[in-house]
Amino acid sequence: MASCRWPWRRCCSWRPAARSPGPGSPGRAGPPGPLSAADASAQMPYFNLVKSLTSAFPNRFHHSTSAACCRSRTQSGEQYSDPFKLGWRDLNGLYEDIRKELLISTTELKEMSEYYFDGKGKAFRPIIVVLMARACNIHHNNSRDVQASQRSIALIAEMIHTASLVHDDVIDDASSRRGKHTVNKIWGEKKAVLAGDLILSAASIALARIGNTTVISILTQVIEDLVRGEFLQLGSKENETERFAHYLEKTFKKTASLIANSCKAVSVLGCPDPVVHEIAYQYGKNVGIAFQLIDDVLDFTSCSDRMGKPTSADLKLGLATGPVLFACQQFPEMNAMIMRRFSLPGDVDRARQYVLQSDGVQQTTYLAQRYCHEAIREISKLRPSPERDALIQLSEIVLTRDK
Ligand code: GRG
Repeated sequence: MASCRWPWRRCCSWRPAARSPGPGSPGRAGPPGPLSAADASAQMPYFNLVKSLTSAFPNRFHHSTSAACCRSRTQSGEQYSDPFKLGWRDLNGLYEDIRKELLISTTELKEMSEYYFDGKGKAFRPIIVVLMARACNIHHNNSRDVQASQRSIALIAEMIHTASLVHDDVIDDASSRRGKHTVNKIWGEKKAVLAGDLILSAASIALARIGNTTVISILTQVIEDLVRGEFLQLGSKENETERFAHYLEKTFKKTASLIANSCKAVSVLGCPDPVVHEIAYQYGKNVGIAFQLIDDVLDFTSCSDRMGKPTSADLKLGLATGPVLFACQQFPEMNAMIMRRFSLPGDVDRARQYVLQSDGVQQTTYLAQRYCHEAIREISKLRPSPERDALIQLSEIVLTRDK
């Protein structure tokens, strides 16, 4: 067992991650106190966060079969239904409203850009956004309403997400998503790139219409992060520790930044207190990272029918995600495969077998649980409300989801 190779596994005291002092700065979410040599060499913020999240478990990550560690008692005392129902109260007509934003005269371009706004996605991001908006508004002045501008952020988040899916499918040459053919397979790559651009431009127009420059800069940061995250995914690191930091940075940029910054944007619109903005951001960041870690687990454990897209897709794309990186600690012979991005015949199948024989899936799930725990710790700082409790419940759903 190679558990000693990663410095944070040897540390012995649990300390919660420190507050990030700057707005929009996930980079400073490391543990408090003086930096050790290992800390100093690992400037990557996400790496520091993982260290702080996992340092209580010196040898192996423990894991439970359920998400019990994140199951929180609700404190608002008010009755509420499940988080999705609560969120949908503010999202009626979400897809119709998005289609109105995509006012395009050309029939084909219209058909392509509306293709994914068919109600088949989970709408996970808009749900979090409206729940966060209400939780912040209630925290600030007990206001029960979602502002029109806050609801617009939910639409914009879903549009940015969808544009990135369309582009991602071109880059990956993907054939299916959400149980149907991808835009690139139906209309071809060139048109798919343009459809993604068009959705992104419609999102930008809707963002500009809100007219708040702080919110505009928060959400444009997401677009930069998405592109940088995708770029990070194209590269690999030889050193094992760097590899994990690289993976977590990619995870933040590709998935968590959108959720973190959308949460922050609605908090800015609803409440002037920077402390609340940071809580919203940290909640979104931690839930977002957990969401992607579970996505990476599902690529090994779920079936393609359930996912609506092929599984083992990451290995086929040459990507070493959490389960592989953990498995490689137990089976160092995987190193060579990771470095050549599973490009030799038989690599994908062999790597998959190694992962399934290792505890990579459990370790990644456990890591996701720790991020959810951190998200709950953050959101619990807000005044109790049904929406705050729904956000706590959502973090649990992230861990237990199977698609
Ligand atoms: C055009 C803004 C833009 C970016 C270009 C291609 C690219 C840079 C970024 C790709 C980002 C990406 C697609 C990340 C994957 C995130 C992820 C886990 C998607 C799956 O989300 P779900 O499960 O999907 O919520 P549904 O289908 O439910 O919406």
